[in-house]
Amino acid sequence: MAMHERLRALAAEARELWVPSSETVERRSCIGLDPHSFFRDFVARSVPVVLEDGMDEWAARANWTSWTGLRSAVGDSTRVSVNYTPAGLGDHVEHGVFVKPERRVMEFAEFCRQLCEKDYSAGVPYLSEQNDSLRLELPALMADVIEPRFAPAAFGAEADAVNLWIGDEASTTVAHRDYYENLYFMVSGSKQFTLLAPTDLALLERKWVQQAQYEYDAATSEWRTCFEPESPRIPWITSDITDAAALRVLAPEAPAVRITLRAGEMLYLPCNWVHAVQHVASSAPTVAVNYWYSRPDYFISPVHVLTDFVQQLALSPDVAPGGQSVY
Ligand SMILES: O=C(O)CCC(=O)C(=O)O
Repeated sequence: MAMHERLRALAAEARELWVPSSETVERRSCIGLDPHSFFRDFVARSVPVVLEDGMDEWAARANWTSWTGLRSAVGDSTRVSVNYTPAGLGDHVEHGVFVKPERRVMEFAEFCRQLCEKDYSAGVPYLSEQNDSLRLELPALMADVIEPRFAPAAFGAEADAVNLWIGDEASTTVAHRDYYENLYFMVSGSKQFTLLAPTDLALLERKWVQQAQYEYDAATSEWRTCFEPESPRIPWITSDITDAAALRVLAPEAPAVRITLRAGEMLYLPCNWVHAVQHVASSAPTVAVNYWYSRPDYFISPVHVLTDFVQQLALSPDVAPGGQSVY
């Protein structure tokens, strides 16, 4: 059996023994959730879970759910970093090149105006810097959020980053995976998460691609793609995992797990799970905060060793879908 076929068989088996479906993904209350149970039931097994009742004490749940409240919490003249793209696709592969959004720094009031008026004339704005943006750019807002008590003990680490996400349905985060354990909190509005297990990676189309960055030329109203010849090529998933019909053809043994995350809910997304994220349209702001944790080596369980191995195999040329080279 060719390596690709073996990985397909592994993905199917993993689904029987380990990976939940959209219907069986667990929802659990945070009330009384201790670090040991969270670690045992989800972190050690690398299984996503939606946690409820965990944000009841967050001032953000009262203060950030209207445009007026959000603007008064952040401050109209506070400067924030915003990512812009021509069509709302964040980091993604276009014409065989990995393109990153253009980062602009602006007053928060102007960012809110563009979102409220749907003014995308100079690109689609998404406040989505993943550089510890909440702690670094808006430290005063940290008083409105509370890290769950069970998290640092369960992950064996303090959070590496606390990120803020504000956008609307014009923006989409395409399929990718992160090396972080992710606690994703929906403060206002809803988002649709589409997830695939790490063992499904080999079933998806992947490419090693050159990196580039969008640049908008205000004088001509045109977008340019500026190549970064110094940056290394990176592996990136090019399948659209939100397209259920296409996924059924590509990876029949891997139906995606779909979760609608609503205001007040948090998602534990284990590292290496493939995910794509879409906004659910709303007149209220769509705001989320996520905590990223790097797992220390002594927290690695056999399931992590297995999934790391599958990731390495999936990125080697001889296991590309259909036997074609991904390079
Ligand atoms: O909310 C989003 O648009 C993307 C979130 C995400 O990819 C992440 O938290 O890793």
